[in-house]
Amino acid sequence: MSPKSGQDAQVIATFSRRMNLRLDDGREVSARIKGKRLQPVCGDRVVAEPIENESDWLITDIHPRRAELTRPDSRGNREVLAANVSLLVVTVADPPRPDWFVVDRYLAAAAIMGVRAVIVFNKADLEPTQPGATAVLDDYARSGYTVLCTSAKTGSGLDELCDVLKDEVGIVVGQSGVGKSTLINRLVDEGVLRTAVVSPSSGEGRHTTVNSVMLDLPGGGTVIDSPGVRDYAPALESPDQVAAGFREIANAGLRCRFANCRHLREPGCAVKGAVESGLISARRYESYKRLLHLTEKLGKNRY
Ligand SMILES: Nc1nc2c(ncn2[C@@H]2O[C@H](COP(=O)(O)OP(=O)(O)OP(=O)(O)O)[C@@H](O)[C@H]2O)c(=O)[nH]1
Ligand SMILES: [Mg+2]
Ligand SMILES: [Zn+2]
Repeated sequence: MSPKSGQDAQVIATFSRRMNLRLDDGREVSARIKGKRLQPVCGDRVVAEPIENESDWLITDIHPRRAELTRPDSRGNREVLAANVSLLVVTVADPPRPDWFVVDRYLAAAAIMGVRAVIVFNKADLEPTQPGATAVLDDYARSGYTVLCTSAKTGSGLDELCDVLKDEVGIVVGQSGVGKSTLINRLVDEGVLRTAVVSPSSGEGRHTTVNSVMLDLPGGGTVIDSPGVRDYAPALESPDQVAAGFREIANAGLRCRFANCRHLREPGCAVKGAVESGLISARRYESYKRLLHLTEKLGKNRY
């Protein structure tokens, strides 16, 4: 048998089934994937080998993942969006009109993945069009989340964002148009981004749709730019996981009469009590219920 020529590498950009890799010796190469069943994503640690007489490499294996950001695909199956991230930077702005349920679901995803999340309210230079954003952000802060207000236009809040990303592998997520790419552009050396986002496909050298791209920050840390979403939900194993995604609900839930309380209509529910007394925001509770019902519905499709 010929000696194994595989090398360890990290996926630093994905273009559908083509990827950019950074080999552990520092070289950056483009790669294809061996077989349909192998589904590497940005952030994955992989094994790759050179293809004879080609500049492309071939990804032959994926190392076990530490954390997976997931969503259900159209059939309710679990789709992995990024791997080995340590921080979710959940970005929101106004405009586009904030969808706080999307924010809640990313926060829930982070908690269930076991990674940290921060909330970034971008476009702080603009006059908000929707009332109430400040109150919602205050609610998050009261629940213990770090909330940063930034402007990719004026640069305000960017030092704080750099600090948060230092020593982390962060992924910037959120609705389309909130300014994820613009923010990241300001954080990285411009030349870095330009080379990283050029698609390796077909030699045209044009910028094409990028699923995700991972970039090193000059001040330390790494950040993944991800495509914006209209809606988002984490792919969960069971509805029982949902409460763990809402930290104030999980905390209050420790005092419910029944250990398996779903915080809907059960007697002696401490969560309902906390909502009624205003300790837990009615909006967050509504968000919890929506994700619970969605997870139940998706579960039914699957089994
Ligand atoms: N005024 C203002 N405009 C901003 C700011 N950040 C981004 N924008 C603008 O918002 C628009 C969308 O920015 P993008 O960075 O493309 O948004 P995105 O979140 O990456 O969007 P997707 O890639 O579609 O998910 C652009 O026109 C930016 O110039 C900001 O802080 N202030
Ligand atoms: Mg973008
Ligand atoms: Zn309860």
